[in-house]
Amino acid sequence: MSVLNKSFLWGGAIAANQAEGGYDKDGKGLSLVDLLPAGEARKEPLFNPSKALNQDFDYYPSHQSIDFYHRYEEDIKLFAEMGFKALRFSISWPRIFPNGDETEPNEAGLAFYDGLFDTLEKYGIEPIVTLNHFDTPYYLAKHYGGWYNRKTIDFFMNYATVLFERYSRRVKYWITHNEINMILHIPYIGGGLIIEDTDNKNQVMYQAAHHQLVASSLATKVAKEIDETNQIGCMLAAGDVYPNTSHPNDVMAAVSKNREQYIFIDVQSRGEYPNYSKRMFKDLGVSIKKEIGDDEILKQNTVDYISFSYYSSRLESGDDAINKNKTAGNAFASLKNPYLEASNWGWQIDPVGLRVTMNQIYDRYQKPLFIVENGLGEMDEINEDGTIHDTYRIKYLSEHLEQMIEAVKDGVPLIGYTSWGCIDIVSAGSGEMKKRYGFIYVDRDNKGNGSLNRSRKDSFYWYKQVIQSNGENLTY
Ligand code: P53
Repeated sequence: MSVLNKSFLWGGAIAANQAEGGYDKDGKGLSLVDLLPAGEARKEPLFNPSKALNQDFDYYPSHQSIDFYHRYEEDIKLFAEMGFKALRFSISWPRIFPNGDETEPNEAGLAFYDGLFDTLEKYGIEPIVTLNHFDTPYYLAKHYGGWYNRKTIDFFMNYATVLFERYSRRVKYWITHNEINMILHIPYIGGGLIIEDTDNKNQVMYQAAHHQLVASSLATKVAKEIDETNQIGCMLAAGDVYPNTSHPNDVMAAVSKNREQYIFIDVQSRGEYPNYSKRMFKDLGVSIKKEIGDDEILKQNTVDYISFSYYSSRLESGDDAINKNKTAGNAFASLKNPYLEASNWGWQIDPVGLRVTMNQIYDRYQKPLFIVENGLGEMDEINEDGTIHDTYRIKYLSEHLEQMIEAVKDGVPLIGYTSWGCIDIVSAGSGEMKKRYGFIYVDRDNKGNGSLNRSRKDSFYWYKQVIQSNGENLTY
């Protein structure tokens, strides 16, 4: 008897903006990432787009990505070979509404997803669909101010309604916004926000987040009206924040930092802004403009389950001078934890942190959880005989799955596990190809060279065994 139940959804996760390519095919409008370069040059436009978006760059990795747009049949066949029960992917909003403010959808864009759903059905793989994975149409960002503008709620609802009407028969688990809390860290791709130096940054980000929260609740309402069996989830970039030391000020700082991520899930799961938000907003100089009816919408349409990504825990100090030493350049900054090792991109590796995080989230919300991202971004080397020995990745995943199972033993209900970037895709943070998460290697480099051929890594065979044994056999 395995610890996980028989219907546990094993699989992988990708996002349209990092996998599809075909950025201008069949009427697609520009995505936010379509204007971002790779590597060092990406940092400025990612964190500070108003200054850097008008530049021309040599190379835009998202324009072709791994060409999932044309190769998804081959890729899904490989997922099926590993025994995937589920694939989490996102639908590209600008593929369906190229500018975002049209009234009628782009039928050619929908036709692409029809084909994707057909192929998943053929292999018995359940689709887990994210509506907005860092993929608000660029046009809405440029001409309307993205999610800061309340009109974006209506545009999103047009889009969401089209998807619920067309695909409710084929999809049970939906996710409204990917990593809703990342709007505070990467507001450009998180919320289509092009913030000027003169703007009150916090005001813009939290107001935009409010609009996303209302949109998420309205989408939940419409999804249930169309088909009451639809299950709607929120999605958190999770990872418990630990205090830097046992100093009480550090402990309080960790409490506050955790609230920076939980605030949105408190709204989406409990249906209202938490008490602590009043003081938090006051301290930040934020005043959220709500419309009459917003509070009721949030209260009446809470989520069915909590999905989240987990890559690492984080560390916070109560001393501002110490917090200045946080790892620079990473969207989810942290102090160095002396007990943890880090990846080549500085992401600290903490499998027990996954168990901690799962228990914290469940204690807080008492709703089923769904791990929809986890994994190790690393460089891989392909040998002359075509093999790829990614033992470091297998080790990372195996240790995390072990702790995931401990959390289930602790009593946390868990719907499934979809590892991030199950096939190598473009990194969101750095735009690189060489930061790979996949079980499947894609021959493509940071500059866009390579055949795009797919090959199986050692982790491919390992994950197949994990799924086959329903998590009982994690050995390697
Ligand atoms: P990359 C930062 C920190 C935590 C999660 O990230 C993040 C990010 C963005 O860099 O985003 C999620 O590709 C996101 C995915 C992303 C993945 O983590 O920078 O949902 O789109 O690819 C991994 O290594």
